[in-house]
Amino acid sequence: MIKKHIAFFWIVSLITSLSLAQEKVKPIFKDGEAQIVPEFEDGSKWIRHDLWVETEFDTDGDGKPDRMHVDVTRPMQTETEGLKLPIIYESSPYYAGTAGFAEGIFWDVNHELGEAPKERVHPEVVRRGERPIISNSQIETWVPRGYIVVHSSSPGTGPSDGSPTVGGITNPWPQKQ
Ligand SMILES: [Ca+2]
Repeated sequence: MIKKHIAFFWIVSLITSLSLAQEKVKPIFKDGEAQIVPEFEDGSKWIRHDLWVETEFDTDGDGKPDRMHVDVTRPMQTETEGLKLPIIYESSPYYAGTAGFAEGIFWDVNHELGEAPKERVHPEVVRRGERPIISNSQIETWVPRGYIVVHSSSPGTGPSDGSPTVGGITNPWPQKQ
């Protein structure tokens, strides 16, 4: 009889420990702040993509929807456990590099009315992003805390299709996705 009880206790313990082992990892919030979750922390296990996302706009007027170049970094549990996590999405025209200041790059207003303005300077822009990752910003802070981080080169910059716009319909595009 005692042996049966011991065997029963052992089986219950085994089932309990198995179910604990299979409990899925989740983000942890303490006092309203996302905490680092050890299971999300190992950067060698993160899944990283280099993708093109088709939009609903056509800023370059070629008749085709523009495709945005994006990178994605996510904890592996989004694949192995089907875990759904929130996304931090950064879209910027600056990932592909900027020219920096050069004499003559800005419009010089110090010239007489009616005279031809000075020739503008157009320095070479060196792209600084290395594929497949556009940027590493936010990743080390937020992926260990259970967020997916996405960067996007905004329209007409980097490998993204389209033309750069200011204040146009494409500016709020990432937030709608
Ligand atoms: Ca287009």
